[in-house]
Amino acid sequence: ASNELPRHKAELIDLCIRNQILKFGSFTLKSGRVSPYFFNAGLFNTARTLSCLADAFAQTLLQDKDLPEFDVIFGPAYKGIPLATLVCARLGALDEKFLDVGYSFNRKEKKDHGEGGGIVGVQLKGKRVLVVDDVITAGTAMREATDIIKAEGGILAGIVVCLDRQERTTDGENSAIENCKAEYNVPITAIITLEDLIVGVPDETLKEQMRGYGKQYAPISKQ
Ligand code: OMP
Repeated sequence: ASNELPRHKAELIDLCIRNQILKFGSFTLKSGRVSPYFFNAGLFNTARTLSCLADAFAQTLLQDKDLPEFDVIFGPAYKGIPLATLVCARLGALDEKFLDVGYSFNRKEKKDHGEGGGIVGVQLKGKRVLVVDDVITAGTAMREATDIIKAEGGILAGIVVCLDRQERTTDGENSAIENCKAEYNVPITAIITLEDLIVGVPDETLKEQMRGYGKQYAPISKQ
């Protein structure tokens, strides 16, 4: 990837291309949009790829001047689950002040036997919660996550995702991230954005396709 990007971004983009975590072609997204690229965080499935991802999350969070205080890292099921565990463990290893931070995730299906409850890991009631997730496109997944935190009595402290696709919501003019910022008034960060991908991907044709797609679904203010 290009050296115009900070090292942790460039290294992550290179790794994603090498491991086909970032793929090119024609993909129908959850929103129904057809995208020339797709980011599959489920393919961070080896020690090598997870370790690079943990570095990138830690760099992003520790360099963030707006990093909020948080008690729990919440990863929405399913793809957020390994991410929350990974980030929790890595932050604790890097700085003692994170050693008592917990992690948790939601169950997708109801459980009425055993310990019951919809949350596995640290319970969210009264806790300041940092959400960690894979991708934000139109913001539907993020809304589900914040609804769970609210229903569990947690206090949303911030959001960090691997990739911000920088698209507008399906029913509005603003980007999903802008909407979340306005609605929740908490810091939201991404390790990489579509703009970073366009810089970091070496192939000119792919860059052009991503630029075109990005323009088509950009927030109205950026068109
Ligand atoms: P929104 O709910 O529209 O923000 O889409 C985010 C979700 O879409 C992610 O949590 C993924 O499940 C999925 N997704 C990807 O994993 N990678 C992509 O590049 C794009 C999507 C997507 O469908 O928009």
